[in-house]
Parts: sequence; structure tokens; C-alpha cells
Amino acid sequence: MANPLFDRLFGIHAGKATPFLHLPDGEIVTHQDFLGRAAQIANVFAQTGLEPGDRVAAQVEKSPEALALYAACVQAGLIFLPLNTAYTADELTYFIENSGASVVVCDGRREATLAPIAKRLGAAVETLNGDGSGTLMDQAAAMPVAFATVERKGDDLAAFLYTSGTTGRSKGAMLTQDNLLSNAETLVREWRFTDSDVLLHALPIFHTHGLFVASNVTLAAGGSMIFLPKFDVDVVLEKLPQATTMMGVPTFYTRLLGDDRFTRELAEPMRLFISGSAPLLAETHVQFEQRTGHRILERYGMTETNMNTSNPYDGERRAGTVGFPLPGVELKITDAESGEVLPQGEIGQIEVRGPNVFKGYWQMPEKTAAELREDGFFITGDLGRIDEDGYVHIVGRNKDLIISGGYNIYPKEIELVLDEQPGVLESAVIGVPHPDFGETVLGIVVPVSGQSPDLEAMMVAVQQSLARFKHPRKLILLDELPRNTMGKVQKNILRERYKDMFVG
Ligand code: MLC
Ligand code: AMP
Repeated sequence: MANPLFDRLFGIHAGKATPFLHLPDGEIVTHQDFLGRAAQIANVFAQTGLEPGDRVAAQVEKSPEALALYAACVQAGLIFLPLNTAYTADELTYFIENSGASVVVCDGRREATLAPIAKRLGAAVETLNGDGSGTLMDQAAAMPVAFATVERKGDDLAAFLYTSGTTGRSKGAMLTQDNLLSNAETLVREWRFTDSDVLLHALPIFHTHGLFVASNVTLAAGGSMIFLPKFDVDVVLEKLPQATTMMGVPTFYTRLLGDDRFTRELAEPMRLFISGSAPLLAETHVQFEQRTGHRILERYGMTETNMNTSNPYDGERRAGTVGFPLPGVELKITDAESGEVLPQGEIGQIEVRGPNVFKGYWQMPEKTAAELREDGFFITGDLGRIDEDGYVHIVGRNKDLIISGGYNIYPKEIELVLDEQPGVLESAVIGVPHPDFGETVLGIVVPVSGQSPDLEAMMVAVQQSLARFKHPRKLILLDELPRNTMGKVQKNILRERYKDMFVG
């Protein structure tokens, strides 16, 4: 095949006037329309001189054109780099610089801020607004609706997805064509997706979940998606009767359960509800079944690995577990010190290997070596165990990570900003339970002796440099942080102390 990812996900739909995207206003984008738009965008990039392997950074609202931008990059052999729309200019500067992006596609409202940054870093800027307008589609409109697909091999890079790290510096996870395609094909089979499926898509498309799991699976199966700009409970309830499947983070399911209009009658005709990106509480799983008769299918994945495990489609979907390793994925539980496999049933670090596992972090060989073993096993940073029936349980994390509403937040990034503020000696940022987001961010600040730092000014500083979802929901002053004998901050003690701050 000339370009396996493009051919298998997109090319197979060439010339089909079948629905691909159902938009909120009732408009339908057919496969043919979609591929035409993608080809036009690919032509724009080819004409501006982009070469296979160049990076295209995109911080754009969810729209059919934004998804076509992804397809265009695959078709033109470019590396797609989607970015959270909440990222600030500071955050974007790092991603553009680190990736060496040749083009930055952004919303028109951000152009004035981003243009000088991009110029300094040698990247061109195009705009793409949520309604599909902007310089990118203006140029695309004049282009042919066909494009000679650029040849690629399975091992070639298709996307960079940045993930934050424990040191506060984000790392670009390099995903190959094979990583994405193998996972999509496995999930289509495991979850029984077909061309009659209509997926209710309310996730963002700048992460693995909404972009690769939801969209690639739909494309590989030849189905369609109800393509909503975001999760809005009113719209989701209205559109549910036209859907057969839905994928979401746990917050989607707790919000639906919190609404009386979400009845058994409404949900029962659905074929499948899938959850992932954050732990689904066993109690949510049980309540969902009581309300709807459906058992949510929970699966476990990561940016670096795509999907690793899934509860079974036909067998028992066990609450509080993430099911079994997917076909082709090896999963082992090891001792964090020795790396040895632990006896069955014991808790240890989860390691995975398979065609789904990424190639490494862009230009960070030491970080890659620290997490991706030479034998191909990736150390996920999650802690788990395998029960006597083979179900994988995630019991915690070996990495200092907060997951809020399905978004990952690394405390170090926030601590670095807090520590710089006047009158601050040090800080500790922790995740505490939250009824809507699962976990939320709490910042604990230790003042320099005799000083009383201004917490409001501190929040303003955080707002300037970090995306909204990373902002602490509260800042607390504390005289000193609990430490162990090695001098390490004992965040577990802080998490325990403040666990009821937002619940109960
Ligand atoms: C929005 N806000 C958040 C937030 N999302 N704050 C913390 N955590 C979040 N996840 C901000 C908003 O900007 C707003 O700020 C305030 O919090 C309340 O917003 P809201 O209206 O309640 O939020 P909403 O827009 O409805 O978004 C919540 C959400 C959304 C859960 C629907 O965050 C979402 O779609 N999450 C999905 C994330 C995802 O796709 N993760 C997959 C990663 S891939 P203000 O200023 O108004 O107070 C991965 C691998 C895998 O993990 O396994 O899948
Ligand atoms: P990300 O880096 O955004 O891809 O997030 C990946 C992390 O999300 C994993 O390492 C897990 O910690 C967490 N995660 C994903 N799915 C699940 C799940 N079903 N249950 C618990 N944690 C999950």
C-alpha cells in the first residue's frame, strides 16, 4: 500500500456519497465531501512547499474542517500536531519551538498573538475558525478536490501528541502510521463497529480519545459520527436517539446520570457506551446499569500507547477494572525497582508492548530511554494488578499526575509558576476528589518566613501562563510541607488531609 493509514481509513471511502458527519444543525458531510476538503487542504500545503515529515501544528476549534486538516496531513505525509484549544501563548510557544513546526493553524481570534511568535520561530500561520472560515479554507477553496497521496510506510510518523511530564517539560510522543492503524483495526473488531454505527462524538479532537479512538475507529468501520463541538448535556440528550454508540470520559457519564431526562427509554436502544481516559468509579458503572440497563465498557489507554486494554464486548464488563490486554498487546506488572515481573495478583507498575506503542519522545532520547525499554516495553507510570480472572485493575499512579475531566495535569508545571511568585518559599500541587471532574487541582503554598503572599495575584500569574483546566480551584497557605526522612514532600499526606475539600 502506498500510504497505509490514509488508504485504510480515508481512501476506502473515495467517491462514496454516504454520511460521515452529522452536524448539530442537521447538515451532513458525506465521505466524498470530507475527502474533497482534505485533498484541497493537502494541495494548499503542497503548494506552499511543505515536505513529507514536516510538522503542522493546529490549535483550532472542533469542526469538519479541523478533522479534514488531520486527514490532509496524513494524505500529504505531514506530521499532525493537534493542540488543546485552552493552551496559552506561553504554552504554544514551547510546542511550536520544540516540534519545529513549519505551519501553525490557529483560530482567527488568536492570530494577532500567535503570528509574531510563529514568525520568530520560522513557522507560517494560517487561520481556521470554528465555522470553517479563515485563510486556510479560503486558499483550499481554489484547489482541486483530488490529491496524489504521498507514499508512506507503516513506520513513518503520522502525529505528535504532547504530554506533560513530571519535570514540567512537555514531551512530543511520536506516533507512527502503524501505531494508529493497528489500534483502530483492533478496536473495530473488539467493539464490533460496523458501517451502520453512528457514534455520538462530543469529545475534543486534539487528544487520543476523540481523534484516534473515536474518529479512526469510525473511519475504519465506515460508520458516521454525530459531530458535536463539545459535551453539552442538553444537546447530547437531544441527539442520543440518533446514535448507536458513544465514547466519553467518566465526567460525561456522571453528568448524564445527574440529569433526570437521561432515562432507560432514551438509552436502551443504544448499542454501546464506552468510557476511558480516567477511572470510572465502580459506583458510576453500577448506577448506569440500574438506570439504563447498559454496562459501560471501560477501556484503558494513553497518549503514548493508544489503547492497551478493554473490557470484553460479549463477556462480563467488570466494574472497577479496565478488562483484558487487547489482542497483540502484551501487559505485565513489574517491580518498580528491579523491573522483574511480579507474582500474579500483586500490585506493581504496568508495562505494555505492542504495535500500538509509540516510537519515543521527539528529540528527547534520555526521556525515551527512561520510559521505553530496549525490548519494547513501555513503563506507563500506572500502578495495577491482574486479578485471578485476568482482568486488569488500575489502582493508582507511580507518576505525579492529576486527571481532571479526562485532561492530564502535571503538578510540576503549576508548582514552577507558584514558586516564582513573590513571598513564596515552595509549593505543592495535588489532585483531590471532585464530583464533576473526578479529580481537581489544589495548590498548597508555603510563604517565605514572615511574608504573606497575595493569593489572588498568584492566580493571575497562573492564568497568564497556563491553560484554564490546569488552574488550581483553590490555593491554601501552609507553614510547611510534610516531608519524609529523605526530605521528599509527602503528597499522599496532603491528599489525605484535603480529600474532602470539594466533596461530601
Ligand atoms: C473545562 N474546564 C475544566 C475542564 N474542562 N477544568 C478542569 N478540568 C477539565 N477537564 C474549565 C472550563 O474552561 C471552565 O472554566 C470550567 O472548567 C468549567 O467548565 P465546564 O463548562 O464545566 O466544562 P466543559 O466545557 O463542560 O468541559 C468539561 C468536559 C471537558 C469534561 C466536558 O473537559 C472534556 O470534554 N473533557 C474530555 C477530555 C479528553 O478528551 N480527554 C482524553 C485525553 S486522551 P471557567 O473559566 O468557566 O470556570 C487520554 C488517553 C485515553 O487520556 O485513554 O483516552
Ligand atoms: P494521557 O497521557 O492523557 O493519554 O493519559 C493517560 C493516562 O490516563 C493513563 O496513564 C492512566 O493514568 C489514565 N487512564 C486512561 N484510561 C483510564 C482508565 N480507564 N482508568 C484509569 N485511568 C485511566
